[in-house]
Amino acid sequence: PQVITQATQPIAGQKPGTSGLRKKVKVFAQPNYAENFIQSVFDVVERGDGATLVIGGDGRYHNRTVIQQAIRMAAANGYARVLVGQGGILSTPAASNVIRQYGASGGLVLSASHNPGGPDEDFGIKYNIANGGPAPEGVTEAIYQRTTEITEWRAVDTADIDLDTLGVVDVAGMAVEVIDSVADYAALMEKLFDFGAIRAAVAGGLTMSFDAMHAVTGPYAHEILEKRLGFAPGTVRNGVPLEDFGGHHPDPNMVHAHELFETMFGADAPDFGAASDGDGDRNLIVGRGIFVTPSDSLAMLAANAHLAPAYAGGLKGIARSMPTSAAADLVAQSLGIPAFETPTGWKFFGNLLDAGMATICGEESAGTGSDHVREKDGLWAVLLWLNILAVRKQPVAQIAAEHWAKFGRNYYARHDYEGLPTEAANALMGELNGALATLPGQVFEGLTIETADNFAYTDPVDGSISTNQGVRILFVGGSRIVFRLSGTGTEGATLRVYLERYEPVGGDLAGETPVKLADLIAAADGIAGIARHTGRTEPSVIT
Ligand code: VG1
Ligand code: CO
Repeated sequence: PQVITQATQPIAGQKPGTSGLRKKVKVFAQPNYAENFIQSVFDVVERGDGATLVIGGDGRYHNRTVIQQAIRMAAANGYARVLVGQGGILSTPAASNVIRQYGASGGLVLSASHNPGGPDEDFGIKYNIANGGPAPEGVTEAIYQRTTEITEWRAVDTADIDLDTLGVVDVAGMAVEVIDSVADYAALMEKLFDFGAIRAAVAGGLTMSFDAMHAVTGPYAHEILEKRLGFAPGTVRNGVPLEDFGGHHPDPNMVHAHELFETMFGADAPDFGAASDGDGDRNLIVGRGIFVTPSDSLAMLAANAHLAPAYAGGLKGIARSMPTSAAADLVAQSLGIPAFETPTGWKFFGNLLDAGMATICGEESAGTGSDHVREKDGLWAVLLWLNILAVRKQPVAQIAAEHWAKFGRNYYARHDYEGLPTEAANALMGELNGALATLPGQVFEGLTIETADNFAYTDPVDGSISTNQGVRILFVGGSRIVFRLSGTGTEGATLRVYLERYEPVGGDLAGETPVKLADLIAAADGIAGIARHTGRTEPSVIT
């Protein structure tokens, strides 16, 4: 078949954010929009002759359309082989695993993660490099530069392939292999964790509830939790991936996964509750009657990881994103291993994992993972928790209480102000940045500011520098507020305010988070003028 060369022009705004290019479906569906971006990727990324490309997405609306076109473009751009998940489905961690396992040069992950899906909602494309992880900033910047000068894109003139039947088909001389979306990932999980111990615990009465939120983890959770581990049928709810996620936000938090919360705080709550997001890289952990904040979950997983076979030899280091609480640092300290603080977004963990400097990484936004892949991994976190529960044979609440008794407790919450006018959000951050030098010494709600800065990160492996990663206000005594703007939204701006108070061993470890953070919440408004700039007196979402 013929290679078609299509003339095009640069389209403004194709700069990848925290995690790829995310826009409304209506934007992506415009002529040349997806093609310009994909061609820009193919033009700049490293790939030898005979390279393999992995393609998979979270199953949202527009997924199949873009996959078919990406296959035609890959064939015209010299790829020898494409591996695509059956039905176009690969969770983000599963895609990362496939890239690594089959030695691909990279992959296209089609997802807007926790953002809603459907004709009027969001879509996204992210490029992952050969280590299986999100392209680092140098690569995303090169892709973006290419989108500003692109003049043509190429595709072969072939029909859509059958994405639903496993096997290999030829597309203009390129082999396209439709692979089982779940098999390789499930096999990897069996290697990392003691499935026998978890199965025995389940047989002994351990119960759980998992909410797949009609997103990508449904098939993975059915296979692993119900089939392989023996949890009762019905343990996985909302397990069928839908193009619009059933009209919901596939965002595992107290607001969007409220059914799970009701179950876990209700009369007949199972032992353990969890949920995942649109593309399967996030996890929400709820014990019977207790919500485990993602920052605490990271710390507790790190402290207990040695109970799972893959981590029995210990951890090399723990990395967390800057806004994530310092709970994990305390674990690293007690284990005598390094703790790293990176900017928001999984791409910053890749070098630390590749260099063997960190084994476990996490973000306050419900992302946790390890060196088994190069993405955060929702089901991995759930399985590590299950492995720990199976070995310790204690309720989640007791594991948490013992953890805090040993390390102290980092009370933590994130307040999001969504859908703000971009100018108002920029004005707030601008004013805050302008005030950094004068903030130390000032007192808000009885809290004295010790230091104030805008976080910059120098990658310890390649020396690359990332600036302007969020404003940090540190108070005397160790409490902290962080302000930053989201880089994943598709409408207006979202201000994220991250609040943290450390309560040492022997202190009030069983308090209510909103009470423990009340003075910090008031101080945040005093320092940044949230109400003054945005007119908002309450956040849209608290996580
Ligand atoms: C958010 C989270 C960040 C996460 C990113 C991608 O970014 O805060 O921790 O890595 O989403 O996660 P931002 O820029 O909106 O704060 V996912 O599950 O959307 O790929
Ligand atoms: Co996600």
